[in-house]
Amino acid sequence: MTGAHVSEIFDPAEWTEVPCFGFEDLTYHHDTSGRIARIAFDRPEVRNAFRPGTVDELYRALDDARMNPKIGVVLLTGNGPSPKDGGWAFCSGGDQRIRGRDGYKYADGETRDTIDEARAGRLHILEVQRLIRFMPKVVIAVVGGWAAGGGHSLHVVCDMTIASREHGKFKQTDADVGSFDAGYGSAYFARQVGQKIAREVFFLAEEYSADRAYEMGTVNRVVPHAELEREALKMARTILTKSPTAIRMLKFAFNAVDEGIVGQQVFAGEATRLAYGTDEAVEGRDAFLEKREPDWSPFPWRF
Ligand code: S0N
Repeated sequence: MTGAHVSEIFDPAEWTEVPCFGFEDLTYHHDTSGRIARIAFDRPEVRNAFRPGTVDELYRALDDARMNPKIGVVLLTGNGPSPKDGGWAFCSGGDQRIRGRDGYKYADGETRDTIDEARAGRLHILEVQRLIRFMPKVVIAVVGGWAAGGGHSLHVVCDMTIASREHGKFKQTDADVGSFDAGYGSAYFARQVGQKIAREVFFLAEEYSADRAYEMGTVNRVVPHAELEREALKMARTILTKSPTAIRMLKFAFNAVDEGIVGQQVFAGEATRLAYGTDEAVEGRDAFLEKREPDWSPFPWRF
């Protein structure tokens, strides 16, 4: 694929397409070092709105990046511009054309009689949000255009956001279309920007710029549009110079305060994993396997 076929600001020299997935609604690349993933919505004609199949593909791509031990950073972005009108988007949320009154999401040609009941009513974008939140890699939202509705919530849940000065635009349209992300999209957003501003963003549903988003504290960096992907790669490469374990523990530490017992579970799992690497834990395991009492004498009660 040439750069123009992916996105106008995509540099094909930096990326290799990940084969085998055959995604329809996304593009999925790894950088030349194989350590950074770029996952991009590829429906620019509808401002990168997601339909159920898009969400399935997004989950698979993110999970592939999660399971790849070389990958440390994921860039989540939207290809563009729209061939229809030149507009740019990160993501405009759920595709409103397929939203049925019965709560089901219909694909092309599907009807109430043909739809697969087991899959039809799922709001599985929330599963994607949880994957982003809990994957031990840094996920950066690279916002080159509209982040609206469920697309706004996706940027909120990412670890960091970098936005285009010219085209990065934000709007929380949920209440305009009778939708509401009452989880991370609103409550965690309020943690980022404060209660008053979060309520304003949802209750007024007005457009705000990348610079305003930076002032609010929900965007980390605002850069010229032409530099967006290059700057995102630079951020990712800086993160890759750090200790993977430190970054992993820090991400889960930042999460823990908002996650209740699940946050504690994730952090505790990491602590257990680290403890398994100590001589003390090895002694406990060996004593069991050798059917003897463990000898804890070499291990002090530290203060
Ligand atoms: C993003 C906005 C602000 C951009 O405005 P702009 O630049 O004036 O462009 P438009 O002319 O409005 O749009 C260009 C073309 O793109 C289509 N389009 C844009 N967004 C969507 C969309 N979300 N769904 C379907 N089509 C979309 C336009 O219709 C237009 O097409 P043409 O050229 O043919 O006229 C502006 O577009 C806007 O406000 N978009 C809607 C944002 C929105 O409300 N999103 C939904 C919010 N809710 C959620 O995301 C919840 C998620 C969810 O529940 C879900 C999950 C999976 C599947 C479905 C759903 C679901 O919603 O039920």
